[in-house]
Amino acid sequence: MKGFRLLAIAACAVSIILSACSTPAADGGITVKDQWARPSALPAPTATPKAGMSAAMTNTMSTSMDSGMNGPVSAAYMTIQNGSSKADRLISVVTSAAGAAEVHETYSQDNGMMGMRPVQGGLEIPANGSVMLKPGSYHIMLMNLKDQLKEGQTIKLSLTFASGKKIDVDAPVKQMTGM
Ligand SMILES: [Cu+2]
Repeated sequence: MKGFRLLAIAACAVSIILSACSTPAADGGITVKDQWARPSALPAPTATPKAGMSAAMTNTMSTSMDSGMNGPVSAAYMTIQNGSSKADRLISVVTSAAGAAEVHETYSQDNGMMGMRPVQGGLEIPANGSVMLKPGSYHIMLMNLKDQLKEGQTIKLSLTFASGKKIDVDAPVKQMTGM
């Protein structure tokens, strides 16, 4: 144990020389960096019920719009690195800023438009690999926002992984740059 600690300190010292020792959001093999959230916005207009739709479809549409995507939404992004030799999964995210947070992926719908949906079974972070959550790709959807998110604010996110690891990060709210 003592040897492992010394090794960890030595590894950290080396990484200070190479770049900066990683953020305090490190826990075991998982590290989170470059986290940020975008200012809140109204959700993109959703399709309105059309003539010919069944009552159930119309009902489903209004239900899904009412639960979650109603009102301002935002998204959080980050890079999640896994330094261990075992894959892990991001299975849940909690933030006091939003009533609900989900890990989403974007995909091409049948009509050619981009859609998004929850990642089933959690987002896999491969062994000795990393996953970048970024606009147009994986993201943490923030729904039922308690307040509008504005540039300059910081929100706290608690990430839980399948391994049982929990990582808390502070994500600054800012406009996307260089995307
Ligand atoms: Cu989303």
